[in-house]
Amino acid sequence: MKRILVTGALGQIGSELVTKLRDIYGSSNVIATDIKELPGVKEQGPFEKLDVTDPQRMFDVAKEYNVDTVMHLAALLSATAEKMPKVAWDINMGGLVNALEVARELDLQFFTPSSIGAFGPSTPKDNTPQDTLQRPTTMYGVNKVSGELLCDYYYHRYGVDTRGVRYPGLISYVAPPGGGTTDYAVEIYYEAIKNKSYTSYIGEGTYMDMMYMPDALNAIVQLMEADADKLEHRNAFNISAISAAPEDFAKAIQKHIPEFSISYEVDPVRQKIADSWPNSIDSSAATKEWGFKADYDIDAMTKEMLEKIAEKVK
Ligand code: NAD
Ligand code: AKB
Repeated sequence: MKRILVTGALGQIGSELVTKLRDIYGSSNVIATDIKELPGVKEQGPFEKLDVTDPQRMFDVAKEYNVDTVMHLAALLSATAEKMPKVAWDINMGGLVNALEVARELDLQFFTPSSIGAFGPSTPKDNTPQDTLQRPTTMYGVNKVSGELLCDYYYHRYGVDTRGVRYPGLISYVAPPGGGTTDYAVEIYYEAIKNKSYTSYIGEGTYMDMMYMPDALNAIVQLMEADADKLEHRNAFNISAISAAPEDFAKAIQKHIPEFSISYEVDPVRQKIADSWPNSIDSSAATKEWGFKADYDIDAMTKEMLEKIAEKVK
C-alpha cells in the first residue's frame, strides 16, 4: 500500500489525481498539499498548506505523515512563466530540487511531470522521438528540460526511484487550467456550452498534442506501479493521445452543437510558444516500457466534456 504526498494538489491535475489516488490507496494515504487552501478541502482527506520553495516544511510534512512517495505537481505553467520568468525559475526549479532532496533523504518514490514544452523550435515537429534535440525557447521549457535532467541525476547519483512523463495539453472539466498555452482547448468547451462560439487565441492550423484527464491520470498510476527493471527511460516519457488544431476541436464540437462557430484573435505570446512545440509526439517508448495506452480520442473526449460541462453550468 502506498502513502503519497502530492504537491500543487489543488491545480488542474492535482484536483483529480488526489481523488483517484484516494479511491485506489485509501483517503488517509494521500496527503494533499498546496500553497493555497480551498473551502472544504480538509473534509475530503489529509491536507496541509505547503509552499514548495520551503524545503524544511516539505521535509517535515513528508516525515510527519510517513509517506513513501512524492508526486510533485506544483509549478507555474508556460504562459504564466513567460510573464514572470525569474519567479518561474524559483518555483519550478527550487520546488523540484527541494522535492527531490526530500525523496533522497527519506528514500521515497518520486513522480513529476515534464511537458511537450520541453521541446523547442529545432526539435523535429512531427512524431517527435522520445530521445531528440531539446533546445526550448521559453522559461517553462528551460525548467522542464532541466527538471528532466535533474530527475535522471537523482536516480543515477543517489538511486532515487524517479519517474515521469512529458504531458501534452491536458483537457478536463473539474478544475480550470492554470495558465498554459494549451488552455484554449479547455475554454473552447465551456464557451461552446455557454455561447455556442469561441474566439481562439491560438491560430488556425496550429497543431499541438492533447490528452483527456482520465488518460493522464491512468498514466501516472501505471508508470508508478510499473516494474522498475523494464524502465529504460524512467523520466520524461513522451505520452500523447490527440494531435489537434483549434479547427479540429470546432469540428468535433459541431457534431453535437451544429451552430457552434470559431473565430480567431491570435495572442502573439502564446502563439509563439505553441509554434515552438511539436505538432505530434511519439509515445512508443512509454507503450513499450510500461504499457501506456490512451482510451480517449478527440470525439470520445468531446462528447464527455460537453455533457459534463453542460451539467456543471446548469
Ligand atoms: P496548475 O497551475 O493547475 O496547478 C498548480 C498548483 O500548484 C496550483 O494549485 C498552485 O496553487 C500550486 N502552486 C503554485 N506555486 C506553488 C508553491 N510555491 N508551492 C506549492 N504549490 C504551489 O498546474 P497543473 O496543470 O495541475 O500542472 C501540474 C504539473 O503538471 C506542472 O508541473 C505542469 O508543468 C505539469 N503539466 C501540466 C500540463 C497541463 O496541461 N495541465 C501539461 C504538461 C505538464
Ligand atoms: C501549458 O500549456 O503550459 C501546459 C503544458 C502543455 O505543459 N498545458
